[in-house]
Amino acid sequence: MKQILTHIENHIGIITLNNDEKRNALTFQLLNELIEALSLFETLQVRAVILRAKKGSKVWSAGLFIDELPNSGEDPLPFNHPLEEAMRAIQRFPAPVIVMAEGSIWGGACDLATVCDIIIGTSNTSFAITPARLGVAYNSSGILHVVSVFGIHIAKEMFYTALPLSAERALNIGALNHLVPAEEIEGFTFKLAKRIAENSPLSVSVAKEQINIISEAIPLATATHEHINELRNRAFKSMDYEEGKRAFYEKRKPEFRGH
Ligand code: YXS
Repeated sequence: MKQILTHIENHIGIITLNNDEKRNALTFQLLNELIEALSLFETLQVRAVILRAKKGSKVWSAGLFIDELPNSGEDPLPFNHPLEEAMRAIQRFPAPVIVMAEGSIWGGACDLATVCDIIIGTSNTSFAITPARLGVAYNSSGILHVVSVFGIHIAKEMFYTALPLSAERALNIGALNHLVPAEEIEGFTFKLAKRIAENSPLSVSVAKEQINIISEAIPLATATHEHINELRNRAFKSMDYEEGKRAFYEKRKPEFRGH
């Protein structure tokens, strides 16, 4: 079964997450279908993309599919992970990708939402980044995404507590572009996408690429990269990482021991 549904109307490409029974968890299949959909949309010169869950969803996406997280000792978010590939595909896509964010957004899905261009939510939208719940050490690019969208203090609170950030707080800090009533979000999102699609696609595409380049320009010494890798190795080789996954399946609170 396809884990995303796609269609195009008036130069706008719509991608609907279609894995409700697993709360739209980002499986390798879903992520690869997302990458394929963006490639097709680029060929068809789509001028805006709406990335959404089904109308009225309580969970936009529950984040990475935990069954597909590697066993202890392997990096859970390597450079070539389908989530990383999907995020780079979104950043490279030559038109804005708009998140129609109905429901809670968890973990890797929160990271994915931060690399999109615009996020529109309702009062039941929330954002949680959850490595601390699973004993995972998130990767640097993901941390940078969250810090750049939520700000360093809010990002720290999100990483340390793994608690959802409300739509109101996200709107106050500019992580959410618009917070609209649930019954209006579909019309509001399509109207914004239509407005963008009526503008010069070249000008919009160049603006997107310039903003992405300028906002990511942070020089890091090689030694700093190596230090970060050593830090992450410590976490994903830990017993806590195994405990985080086990606790999820046993539907109980994890008992972390710090090693
Ligand atoms: O028991 P069944 O077979 O019906 O399956 C249940 C859940 O096990 C499944 N499910 C997931 N399976 C794999 N990976 C997931 N991320 C995941 N989330 C859910 O979906 C079925 C329905 O879930 P249930 O009964 O819990 O639904 P709910 O409506 O009561 O609660 C919805 C959530 C989202 C609050 C709850 O499912 C939840 O807390 N999910 C896990 C959220 C999370 O911790 N995501 C992070 C995944 S790891 C990740 O993204 C990064 C590596 S990191 O952690 O570093 O950010």
